[in-house]
Amino acid sequence: PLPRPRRIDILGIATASGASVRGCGMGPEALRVAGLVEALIELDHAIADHGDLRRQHPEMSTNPASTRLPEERKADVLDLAARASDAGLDILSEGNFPVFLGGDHSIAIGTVSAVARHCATQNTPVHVLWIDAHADYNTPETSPSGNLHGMPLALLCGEPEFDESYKGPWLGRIDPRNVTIFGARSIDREERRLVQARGVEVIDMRKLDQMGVVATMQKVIDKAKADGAHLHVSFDVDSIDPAIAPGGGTLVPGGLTYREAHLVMEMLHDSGVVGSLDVVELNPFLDHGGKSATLMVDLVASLFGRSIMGEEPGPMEFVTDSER
Ligand code: 4U7
Ligand code: MN
Ligand code: MN
Ligand code: MN
Repeated sequence: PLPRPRRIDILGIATASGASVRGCGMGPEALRVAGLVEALIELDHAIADHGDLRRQHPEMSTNPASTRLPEERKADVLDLAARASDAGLDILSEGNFPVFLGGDHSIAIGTVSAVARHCATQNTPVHVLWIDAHADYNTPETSPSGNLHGMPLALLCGEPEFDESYKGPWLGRIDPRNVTIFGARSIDREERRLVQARGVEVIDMRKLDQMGVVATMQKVIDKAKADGAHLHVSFDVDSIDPAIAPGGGTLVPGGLTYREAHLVMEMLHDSGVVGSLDVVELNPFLDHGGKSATLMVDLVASLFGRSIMGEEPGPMEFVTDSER
């Protein structure tokens, strides 16, 4: 099959309804201010920016997320997920590469659902690479916080504790055995039992320290290639060490270094298996002068072909799902 470049379509989902700390709703705009579009244009990609989805009742956003009713926040999350799923499906149907900007990590309920719906029409399996300090595999029963940004993977993987009220084109759309969590260092007790029982691959920081990025990432890439899969990358800013990425609401020490994170992105670029991306949990209010936003933009640029020695990075080489 012939590799070919694709257009990159940016869609912001400006929300913090899945989190208890406010501010990551400003994430999409901060990523634009940090030069996301310019960085991708510089790499010769064609860009379409679709702007941001946001909650239906913006007057309520003056309430601190923590004092808003959980039911109201849940309704926001699921409403945005439905809209993100449809918008993402449109982007993918046109053969373009969606880059979803969060927003807290609950947006992945919609974005991954878009990918799953699209890939179902192409008979392509979906693999998910979840780059995160956390596993985001809690259920309403196991969650210590009740925040939906800690639950998207469990919902997507069809954990039975999500009842009727969570139904939508996301429930059970992902096979947990095709999920890799990368960079984890904070997993809740019950959550750990679930990921182990379901066969989710967890490359935690301990494993990364011992085996390094190259060996661990190569496994993820080889598995996706062997399966002819579409690899969706869901990139949480808190995967990066808080010393270089302070702009997150749920920071955990001991994260990815600057070069580890870039190497992940460089390897993903070269693999050609990535078909969609989330950039989530950036909180510009907690960031230090745009430091984390700028780092995230540079990492996205590495994923789309920026390299140290490459004279002409050129467009990322992709194979469309129908050509696999
Ligand atoms: B993020 C947590 F309890 N596990 O469920 C929870 F520690 O999207 C944190 O990865 C979840 O930032 C963090 O609330 C969600 C907590
Ligand atoms: Mn997360
Ligand atoms: Mn996280
Ligand atoms: Mn977080």
